[in-house]
Amino acid sequence: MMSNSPGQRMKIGDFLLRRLKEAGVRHLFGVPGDYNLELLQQLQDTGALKWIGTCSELNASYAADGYARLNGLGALLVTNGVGPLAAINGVGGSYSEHVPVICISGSIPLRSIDRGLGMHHTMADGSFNHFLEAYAHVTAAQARLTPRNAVIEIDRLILTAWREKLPVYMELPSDIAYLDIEVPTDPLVLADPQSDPERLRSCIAAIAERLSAAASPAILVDADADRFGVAPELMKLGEKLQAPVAVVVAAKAAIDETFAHYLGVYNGKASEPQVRKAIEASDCLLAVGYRPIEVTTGDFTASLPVHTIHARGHSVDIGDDNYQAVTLKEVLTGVIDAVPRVTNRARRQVGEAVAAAPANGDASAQLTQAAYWQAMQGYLREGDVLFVDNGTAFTLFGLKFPPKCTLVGSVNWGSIGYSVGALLGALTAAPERRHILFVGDGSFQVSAQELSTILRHDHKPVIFLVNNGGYTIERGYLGKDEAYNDIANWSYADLPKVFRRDTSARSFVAKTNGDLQKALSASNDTMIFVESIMDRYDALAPIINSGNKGADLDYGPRGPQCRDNQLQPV
Ligand SMILES: Cc1ncc(C[n+]2csc(CCOP(=O)(O)OP(=O)(O)O)c2C)c(N)n1
Ligand SMILES: [Mg+2]
Repeated sequence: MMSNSPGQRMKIGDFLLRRLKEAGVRHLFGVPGDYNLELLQQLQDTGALKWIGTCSELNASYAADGYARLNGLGALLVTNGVGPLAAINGVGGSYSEHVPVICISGSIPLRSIDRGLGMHHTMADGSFNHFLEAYAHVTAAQARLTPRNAVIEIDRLILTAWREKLPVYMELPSDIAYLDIEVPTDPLVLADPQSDPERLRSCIAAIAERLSAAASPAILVDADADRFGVAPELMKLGEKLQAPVAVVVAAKAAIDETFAHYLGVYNGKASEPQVRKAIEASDCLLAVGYRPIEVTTGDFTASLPVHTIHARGHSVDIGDDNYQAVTLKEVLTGVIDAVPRVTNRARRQVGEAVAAAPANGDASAQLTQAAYWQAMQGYLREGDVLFVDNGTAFTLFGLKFPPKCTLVGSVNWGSIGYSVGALLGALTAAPERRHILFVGDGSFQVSAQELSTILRHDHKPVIFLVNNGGYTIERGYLGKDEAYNDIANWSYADLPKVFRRDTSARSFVAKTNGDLQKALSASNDTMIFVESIMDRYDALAPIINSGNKGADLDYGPRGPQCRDNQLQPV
């Protein structure tokens, strides 16, 4: 890429947009500002990308993340200081969740830095590096572009994001976007560096030998399997070895749940017994991208076999050996070829899925969480993109997904409101799929304005919002009846009309089973917005239990949760 190929002259801004496009980024999210308008003008004049203006930079960062989940790479454009700091929570989430997002800040002119001129959107303290330094903590690479480094840095940052599956941060000073520099004519090629041949060979041989000799091999998948795009390889391997494949909750839906060797969700002691046994008693477990936290390990009760092989994006641990310069896809492809096909392994018993039944009970009965989620199980269909925010919406993790579904969530980072911005991004990346959002009233209130952008672009998602008067999941931690867990009671179902006067969205308010059934039978040719009214104490036992346990961990034995101030399972 930075080859000796003949160059051409191009404006720095145009070159940046060209590189983004070559990397597969077709849309840019963000908010205009004086320090980035010049790049927006270049975008407008060249038509290189489509601009999707958002209501806030935080939502832009969520949208770029949601876009990257489906597209492989996403980008946002913000304006100096105020923009990057508004977006940093979302970019931090991309870092935590391993999502490649390019955050571009149109920044103060190089002229001002050279001359030490104080400018607006800065701390007015003579330092111009605050935001680069802040982003050093939440990105894999950062740079301020100059006419000298632009070609190298633009390519380095885009490639780093894509290869590491992590966000990067770039400052484009506003007075250089229109300057001509010499740039390569060759397109940017997104590719991993080739593995070291000897390391790759030895690594494949070591894994294949162990898996072939094992009586009960198994595979455990975390989110990186999705980010590095190796789910098909893992299923092939599971099939060839007749080995069960389990996921941790952060990787729910990464493996097709209708796959014959799909085992279920492994979550330590909280797992189904057959899942726990297959993973913990495996004599050769291959774990992919495993990053344990309390939520994915049944509160640290996970216990992987001592000799677990840990494969990551670019390295593998096998016993005492650590293999560097090996890429996950090449490793897995090699292992699939190297292991013999197994045809006679005793089939493991796979847990029964929740029955796909319609909401039960009397049509006039008040809607409960139990009936709601049973109805949702029946509503899901092949190929859906599902979004889950924090809260009782986590009940979605307990449903069985039809084939080819994608789940967009944020299990590690868990910032409320993420799902609404991510929905905009994913709709932009893959408008042909059906997108379904599961969100609580509290989470929705954080990023509700972005519903207007979704309506503005004529998207047709299904939005299931639970109105339970506040932060129910938090009541299971602390403050069952405290006012700090209450929120204002919006007229949610009216919002499509508020955000777009001529909307064709179908809005429903469901108070009973019958109301919900009516909403579920609406066709998907326009946005469907379903506000379901539920009791503020209503949550399924696993949700409440996780809050109760979380409180013990968070506050310790002398914490305030001991004062009978906690929602408890009934
Ligand atoms: C940015 C951010 N602030 C605060 C929290 C803490 N938090 C986690 S869940 C939650 C409440 C969610 O309430 P809601 O969306 O209404 O869900 P439900 O009532 O169904 O549990 C809050 C405030 C968070 N996760 N992220
Ligand atoms: Mg709520």
